[in-house]
Amino acid sequence: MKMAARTPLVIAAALFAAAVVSPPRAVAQEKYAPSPANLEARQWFQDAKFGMFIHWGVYSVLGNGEWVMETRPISGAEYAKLPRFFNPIKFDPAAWVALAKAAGMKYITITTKHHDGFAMFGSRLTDWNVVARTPYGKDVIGLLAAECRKQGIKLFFYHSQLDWHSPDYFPRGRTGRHAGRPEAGNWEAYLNFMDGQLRELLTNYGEIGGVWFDGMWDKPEADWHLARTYALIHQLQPQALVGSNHHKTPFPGEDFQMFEKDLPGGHTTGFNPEQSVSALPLETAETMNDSWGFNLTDEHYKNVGEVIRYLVRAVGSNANFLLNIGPMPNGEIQPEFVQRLTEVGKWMKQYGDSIYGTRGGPVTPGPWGVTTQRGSKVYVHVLDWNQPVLALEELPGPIRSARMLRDGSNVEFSTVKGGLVLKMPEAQPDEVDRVMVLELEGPK
Ligand code: FHN
Repeated sequence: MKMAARTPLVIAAALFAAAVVSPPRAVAQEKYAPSPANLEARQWFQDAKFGMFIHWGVYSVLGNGEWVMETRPISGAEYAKLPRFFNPIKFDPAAWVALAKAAGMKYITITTKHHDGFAMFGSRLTDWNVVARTPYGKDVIGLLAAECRKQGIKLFFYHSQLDWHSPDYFPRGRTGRHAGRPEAGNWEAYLNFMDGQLRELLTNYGEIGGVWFDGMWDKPEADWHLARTYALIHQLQPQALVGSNHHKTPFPGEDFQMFEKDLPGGHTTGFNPEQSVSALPLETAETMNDSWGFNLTDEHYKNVGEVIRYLVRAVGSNANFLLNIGPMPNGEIQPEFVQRLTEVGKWMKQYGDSIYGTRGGPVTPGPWGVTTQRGSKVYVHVLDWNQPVLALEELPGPIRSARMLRDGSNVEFSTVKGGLVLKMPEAQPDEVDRVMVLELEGPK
């Protein structure tokens, strides 16, 4: 693996760790009561379980991730040359959406604007956008939105509140200090601009799944006018789910909670030392290699088994899994990603019953694996266990039957005081997850 010593992840984790000590000044949408459409969308979201995260912007041209402006570093004037090289003639939104569907994904979350401030849509509020500044000249978000509608998959908009381009993003936060912007700016004007772009996104691209905010951590003490922004979204599209990757416990007005490179409650990255798990729908995002945006030299790919395991562990922790790809500057998705997504899709075809529409199961996740549950069915996902029997804590009701999901064969089990013992069938070659279906007595 070739990676710079200080990767964006390391930098971001350090920034977050510093950021979390200060209490948020953000007053969110305190009196928010989600609409019936929003509550319905939350259910849908929790049932959907698996989504595709797409980081794509002019930074992909440099093949060094979406933080390249900051890590290299590149001034604003130099970075402004980059859009001229963005001409993704191989961008085929139909193929992207088809790939997501083939992988078993039910929604796509794409970067409408990342920290470089560059709009991947035809914004009328600035010409710092894909239509005005690139030889490609087409509205990427519009093309993808149309295709998602056509193929029946929901589209969510990632939107960076942090902006390394706008002079009005002032006072500066912890990042974006090499851009060469004047030491003056109007924060209120920036917030108005951000809300204006959100209005465009929520007005011009049909019904969307939701907005995935990122970047508040750059200026944790600032007044972000969250109440106004969240109310605007809920008013324009009541069903749209609002979530923010601020790495704190959700603020009022948010409809789902996300975790980055961590399962809910995990604290392995340093992003979220004080983040607790809320009762909102949950989602965890992860990369396929070590990069979000396209990275030419990052070959640290997770293998198919690792991706499936992460998906299963997320779902067993009651969360969705948002798996990232960073398309290449020509618009193609690199073969390493396509191959893995296709393989995951085959697994989902066979084992999707134990994933879609489930919630985290009754057994505490452990190194051995996790459980998921839908109605009277408890799915036991055995991920890392090579012993002949597996002992689990007691289930909420007596067990009517136990079968392997792969072929319906019986699984021997016995109940003991306070628990359950399953006789483990042999793992088949390359079987990443031995899934058992336990049918509980009671209403089906
Ligand atoms: O800084 C970003 C990063 O580039 C990427 O977009 C991830 C995705 O979760 N979020 C931020 C870091 O928390």
